[in-house]
Amino acid sequence: MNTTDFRSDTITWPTPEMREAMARAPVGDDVYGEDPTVNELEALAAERVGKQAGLFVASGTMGNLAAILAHAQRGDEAIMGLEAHTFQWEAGGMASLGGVTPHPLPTDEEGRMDLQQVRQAIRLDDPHHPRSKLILVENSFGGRHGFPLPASYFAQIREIADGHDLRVHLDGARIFNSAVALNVDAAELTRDVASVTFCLSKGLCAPVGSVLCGSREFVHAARRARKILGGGMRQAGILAAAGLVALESMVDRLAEDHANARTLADGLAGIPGIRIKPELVRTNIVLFGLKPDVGIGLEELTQRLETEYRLPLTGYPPDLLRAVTHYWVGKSDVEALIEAVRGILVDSNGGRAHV
Ligand code: TLP
Repeated sequence: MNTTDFRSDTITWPTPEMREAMARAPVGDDVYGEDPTVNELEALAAERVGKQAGLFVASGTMGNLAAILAHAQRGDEAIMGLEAHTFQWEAGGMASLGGVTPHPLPTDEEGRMDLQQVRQAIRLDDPHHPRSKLILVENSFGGRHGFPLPASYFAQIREIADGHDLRVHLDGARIFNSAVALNVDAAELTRDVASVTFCLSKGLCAPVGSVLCGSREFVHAARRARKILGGGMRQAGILAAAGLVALESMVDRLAEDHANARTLADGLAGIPGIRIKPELVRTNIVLFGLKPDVGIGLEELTQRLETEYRLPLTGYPPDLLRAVTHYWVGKSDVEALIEAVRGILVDSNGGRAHV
């Protein structure tokens, strides 16, 4: 039996077209700015998100951290969602390497911070406090079912930031998922942020890499930050070539992943014992939980899905599971997952469906 991996879209393999492009890619030393394929990717990426320049980085985490280092100094503070990737899943890099204090605020079920709370979080110029410098936003918002936030939210955040001379950086790891789900150009969603990182190696299937985009001046500073982080790569065109294929031919098809995620969410919603809000599933991330008294815990459910059905997914702390759809997961795999969850739940309740 083959494994169908629902743990993340990060597990996606490069497509055959990408492997060919990688083999053919002209390369040079990118630290000297001489890799033509990296240069082409950076220019295309910047154009797609409506910015002046781009910087190819090894990962989304590196892109976000390089942005924070370029925007902020030690002793500065960054406001962000409590559930944001930059706060929860990036090993505290902004604090440990950048000396930047995170100031997390709760988000609503779609991933928005409350605007009044954002205003209140901005510090007075007082020697007791860190200096407010940055607002970090995310789209799609991974911790909230990958919800695609509209441009209007970022315009509101920008207005607050501009009023206090703060910069806004967007963790747009899955910005193209949001753009496709909302049927807008990615550039519309990035118009009101100073900088954006997006990932080539998630739903877009490239094997490695993200691009950090912003003004020319910002990217100049971020290039130095990338060097500090050890991220100056050499003949990286071999990786950038896959990124070019990702941007040129893998964006529009994300709609299929979204349709599969919605099928999964609707199917799970039909299983007694499952806790899910399928209407929040608009891109490729499905978060769901178990109702009390279902006769099985999250850990056992995950383990049985993996060992008995070869359908791995991940736990999402504190009390949810996450299944992510992507290029290497088809509609029949989604149906198999729904039936597997149904079977395990019926089984664990002595053969009866839960109420
Ligand atoms: N997220 C990974 C894990 O780290 C959780 C995943 O499987 O989803 N921003 C967002 C919103 C992300 O989801 C991720 C990766 C990143 C940034 C970091 O990207 P990488 O893994 O390239 O450093």
